[in-house]
Amino acid sequence: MSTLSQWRLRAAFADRLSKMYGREVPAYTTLVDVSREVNEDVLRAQGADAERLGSISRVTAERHGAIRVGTPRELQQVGRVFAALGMHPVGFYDLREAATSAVPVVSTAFRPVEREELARNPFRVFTSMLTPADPRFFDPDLRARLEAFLAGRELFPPELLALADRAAAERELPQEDAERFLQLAVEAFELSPEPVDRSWYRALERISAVAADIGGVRSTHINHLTPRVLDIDELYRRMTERGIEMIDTIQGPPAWRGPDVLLRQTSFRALAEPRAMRTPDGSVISGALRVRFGEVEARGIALTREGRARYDNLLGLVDERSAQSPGEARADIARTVWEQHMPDTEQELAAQGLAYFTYRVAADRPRDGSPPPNSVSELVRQGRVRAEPIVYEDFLPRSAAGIFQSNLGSEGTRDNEQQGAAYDADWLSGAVGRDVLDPYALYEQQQNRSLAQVASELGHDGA
Ligand code: OOG
Ligand code: NI
Repeated sequence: MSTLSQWRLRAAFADRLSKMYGREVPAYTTLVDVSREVNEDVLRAQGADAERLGSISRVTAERHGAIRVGTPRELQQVGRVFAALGMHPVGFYDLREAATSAVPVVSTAFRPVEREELARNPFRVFTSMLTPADPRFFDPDLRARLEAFLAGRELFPPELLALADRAAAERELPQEDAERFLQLAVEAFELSPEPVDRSWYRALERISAVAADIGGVRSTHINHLTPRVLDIDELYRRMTERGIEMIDTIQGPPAWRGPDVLLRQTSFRALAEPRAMRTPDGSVISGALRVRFGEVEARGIALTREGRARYDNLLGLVDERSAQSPGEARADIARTVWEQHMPDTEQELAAQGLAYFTYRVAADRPRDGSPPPNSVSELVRQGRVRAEPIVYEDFLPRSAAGIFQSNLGSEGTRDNEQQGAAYDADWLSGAVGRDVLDPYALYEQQQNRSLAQVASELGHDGA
């Protein structure tokens, strides 16, 4: 009997989720179609250069999802579902700390970590967990009601979890079990038709629309799915031309003359979806909620800690200058700041240790018997070694906070007189029951492996 390996399960899950979400939120399908068109145009215009940060087949299938759960137990369970798909928790994001748009969640991203697995299918899910214990958001009474409500619901049926554990242990599932697993897994993220208790939902909404979306209902659902596009500025124009209302900005680095780095994202506004509501007298009426949307992203080169520190500084600088000249477009200010402070070639990013690359010896390298120089950048300059950028596979907390907030009706409330509850990466590891991996360590490992290989091959040249 045939079996499905983990990566095929992951690819099939991403694909089915995408079809399901397309049925639920038709504007998402438009976004996927326009992304595909833009990608085809970029490929036609740029040829092989368009594939420098991932093959076109990878990019075309590439999606990230966002989901939100309520408790450590639910997080641990969803972690089991993702483990079945070869996806591991990477990175810790604290969205409670955002200055302008705090959201009562802490998050991680489940994703493949090995280079080959990423190349096969890089599906990732930004996963947020509500923080009822944070007194800046929830008073003791609301916290108690919320925790009781969450304790009484079941997001993932035992049959799904049992199949997930088997897939994780055996790294594959027989065809029939795979089918059942995929069906249950997709179902777990569908929007439930069950009526929403209106007064409970509204009570949470006063704190945060995200709190209501998570803790106001008895099931979870995919919040958005995000295709990857090779030219996000062009995509933004085309979506706007089609009359789809996008949020005001593209989050992340500006459009500029240098290489794409990290992540640029934008989205269309959350749409009103019909949802049945139960009113206090027990009757069910038809209502509408606005929480789900479509997002699109362009991915660039992964930055090192130093590169990231530079990025964060530049963000601060752009904020300052924007505050000083409110008449000027933020995107123009950002471009100027970047052109002043960020190296505008891959070579310089590498030479200054700001971005991650893999290195390989050039097949057509000069072999004149001279000893190789000590520095990698010198080897690259001499054409003995080639550098290829490592694509950024993770998220940006400020963009994430912006994405959360720009799609919510109200700002919500945070009481800054209170001390926040402590949640950090270690705490999250404990909650998921797996190590939350450090993204920098993963990129560095990949870079170092390639360097070790280069050293050994060039060693042979000299011999
Ligand atoms: C997650 C928001 C973060 C991203 O792409 O930065 C995110 C959410 O809205 O649940 O998806
Ligand atoms: Ni997203």
